[in-house]
Amino acid sequence: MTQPPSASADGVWRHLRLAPGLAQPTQPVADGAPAAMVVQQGVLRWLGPQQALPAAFAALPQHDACGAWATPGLIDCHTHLVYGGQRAHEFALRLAGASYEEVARAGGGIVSSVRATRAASEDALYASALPRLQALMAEGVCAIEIKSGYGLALEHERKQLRVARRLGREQGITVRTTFLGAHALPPEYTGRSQDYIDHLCQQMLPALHDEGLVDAVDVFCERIAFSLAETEQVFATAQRLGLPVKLHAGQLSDMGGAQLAARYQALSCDHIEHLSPAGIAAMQAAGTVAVLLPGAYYTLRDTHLPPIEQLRAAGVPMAVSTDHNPGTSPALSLLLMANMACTLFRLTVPEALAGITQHAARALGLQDTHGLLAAGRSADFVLWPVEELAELSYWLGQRPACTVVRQGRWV
Ligand code: DI6
Ligand code: FE
Repeated sequence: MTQPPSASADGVWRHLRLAPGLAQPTQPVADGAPAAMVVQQGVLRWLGPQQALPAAFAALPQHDACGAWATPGLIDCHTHLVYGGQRAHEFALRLAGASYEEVARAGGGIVSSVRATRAASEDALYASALPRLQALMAEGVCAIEIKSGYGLALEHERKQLRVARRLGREQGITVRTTFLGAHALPPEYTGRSQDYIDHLCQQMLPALHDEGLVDAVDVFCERIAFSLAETEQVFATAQRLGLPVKLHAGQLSDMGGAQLAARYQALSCDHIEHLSPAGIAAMQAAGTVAVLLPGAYYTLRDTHLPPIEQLRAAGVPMAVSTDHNPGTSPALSLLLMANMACTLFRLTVPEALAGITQHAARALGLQDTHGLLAAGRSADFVLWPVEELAELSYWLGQRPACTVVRQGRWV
């Protein structure tokens, strides 16, 4: 399968296997029988058993998938991909015994990335984020969420969001932007948290929304960040502007954020290591996705597991994401996160794969267009030349040589 970079993927893709649960074939494919998919003008037109391929498609270009497994394009539904600098020194501090909260209280943490982000130009932010995005894309990521939250002032939040939009445009990948102005208290507002939230709600968010830079709104609701009341003020503003919300909830403690988020029909609650039965019930009733972030859990050497068994029993959809950020999850492999979701959180392999496709799409409000192989959807898919699908979450530190079709282009 050699092809110049970014050729059209139009044609019939033969001799492939459809990932169970992640494809909607026109008719069932018998166990072990080869399947086929048809792409026309960048859109998936048909998929099903190869022997049932309608004759109308026979004249199209033919591609041999050589028995590869086909999954929908992967979706990384929670990232802080655009920022200045890096924080390797904090990694060393934590290894020497400092906690994440101690590092943050001592002026490191998020605020140190804020300094570096404010000092960086838009072009510099683009240049530093690009190889990170490319690493994720090389592994089959076809849609990604990118949060602001390292600017914490109008012009700098704008810079981050504009870079996120530009990455989507220039790299041919679906980017959903999330405004996370309420990530940390900017130093110039020390002791004036309420003033910052007022400013955020009255000036920052409406301005960035007017500029078309915001797809969703997020808050870090935590004892080292923003209170439940402040979170609600931001959510109410988002709701007035017609923007969906998400929440960083229960990473270090349970502040009741999940119940609040559910009241605002949040797309997702993310982290949720600390989550009560009432929080789970509220999420279930609101259709809110639980986004699991094993990279942060691992990096912080957390030991408090998210309540996976209870989430599963309640039928709350569980997504898995990198949470890529310079402080708590410098992770650039979504497949490694799937592996860690299995090993650390005891997800099953099918759950982990649904977590980086179908449920990740829902966490971004993209469930009608992404995360499932189905006729009528944009051709975003990955062909994996592995024997067993479970290999996707099995290998550690080895990227399978996949074929990626993104927005109808074979890259
Ligand atoms: N939770 C996280 O894991 C990241 N942000 C957040 O709200 C950490 C961000 C950082 O330390 O820079
Ligand atoms: Fe995060």
